[in-house]
Amino acid sequence: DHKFWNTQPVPKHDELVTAIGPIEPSIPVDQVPKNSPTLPKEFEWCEIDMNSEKELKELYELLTMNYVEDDDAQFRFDYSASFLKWALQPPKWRKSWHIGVRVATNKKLVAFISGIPADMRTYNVTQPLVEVNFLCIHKKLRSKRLAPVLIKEITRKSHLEGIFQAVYTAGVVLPKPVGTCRYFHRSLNPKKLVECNFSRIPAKSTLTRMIKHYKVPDVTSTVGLREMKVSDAPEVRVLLNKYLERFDFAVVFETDEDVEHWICPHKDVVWSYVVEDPETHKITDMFSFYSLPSSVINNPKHSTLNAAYMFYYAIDVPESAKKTPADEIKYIRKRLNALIADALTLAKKANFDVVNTLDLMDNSLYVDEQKFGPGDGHLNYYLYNWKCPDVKRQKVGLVML
Ligand code: YNC
Ligand code: MG
Repeated sequence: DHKFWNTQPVPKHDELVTAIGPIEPSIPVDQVPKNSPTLPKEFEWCEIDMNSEKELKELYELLTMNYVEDDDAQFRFDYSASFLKWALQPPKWRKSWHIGVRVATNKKLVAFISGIPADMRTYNVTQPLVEVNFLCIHKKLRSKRLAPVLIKEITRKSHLEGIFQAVYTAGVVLPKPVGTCRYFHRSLNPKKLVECNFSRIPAKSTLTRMIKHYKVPDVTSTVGLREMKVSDAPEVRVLLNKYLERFDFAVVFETDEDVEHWICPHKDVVWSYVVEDPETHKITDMFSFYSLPSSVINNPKHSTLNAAYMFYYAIDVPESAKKTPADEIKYIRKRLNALIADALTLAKKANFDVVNTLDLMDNSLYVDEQKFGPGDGHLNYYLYNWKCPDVKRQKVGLVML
């Protein structure tokens, strides 16, 4: 019955939202409570310093042992320390939004929640907000109503910075999703996926046939494809923002620094490629994926599943391909399939076992052809203190880490 969420500025489960706007008014910063909400007396608040090797390692270990698992507790996300640093320190990041809870006696880190600044557009309204992620409570401290206290604290710290809206995603259903996406998986290493119990050999197939079915070309085929460079950021920003206009619920990259941070390659964290037209030298397309391994729980043979997740991509649709909406989709479908086929080749070369994606953006145009299959997992998108009509999965243009 949502004792906590019923008190928060979010739509009720049965509410039909038709307007766009805040649910409650912003408050003057000097009226925001000065003190953190009270924790049970054995705990204390802290800020995590992501520039401290020691604190980064503490956060990494908390999440590696206690963060999100699949429903059967076979896999648990294992975000790397360098990934966490990247994810939590984008332009204008704030240390006050990296919130931890420690045991007062021995200072052990037992809970965490984070926010990062982002700009996003819901339909025709673009605004700065906070993206909340990495909410985690140690397994031994579950079901003690600590999560609402962490959420209240990140809310207060956001209010202190003059931010009154948030976006977040979760596998669990809360009041009330703006949209829901489904995970899709593309096997690159069927043998290991079968051994990890991630995939099954279909009744009428064999491992040998699966391996053949999922084999990808050794080399990419798109002419002009190359790794993205920092100097591409201004051009990629225009290309990507333009493409994201297709969607109703989308990130907006307001500065070149945002693109340098989020989209440029970052060793062992994010891989990004552009297509440079050999004649005009214009960038016509880009795509990216990031590394998010999962720990394989209690498996005799494997401890880590190397998963790549599709991140942002963009395609410049020439005017000549835009005569009708159907023409435009046809162009995007063809181009996107060529790009994703190359992404699979590059992901295989980078030693990923599987490529994961959601059915958001234009992903439905490539999943079947590129041999992605639907998974069990769903991801719900939520807004805090912001109402807007429901968004179809193909209209979501925000990828959260
Ligand atoms: C969740 N994922 O419904 P009610 S996603 C939000 N997001 O409240 P307790 C959640 N709320 O229903 P536990 C939630 N999961 O009674 C549970 N809740 O109103 C709600 N798992 O609290 C739940 N990470 O402390 C209930 O539950 C209340 O001990 C129960 O802790 C929950 O990062 C959790 O899945 C998830 O570590 C921390 O299970 C724990 O179970 C855990 O008794 C494994 O809490 C890791 C995991 C969640 C990943 C994520 C996004 C979080 C968004 C939080 C909401 C942000 C709102 C915006 C704030 C800024 C506003 C401004 C400006
Ligand atoms: Mg708890």
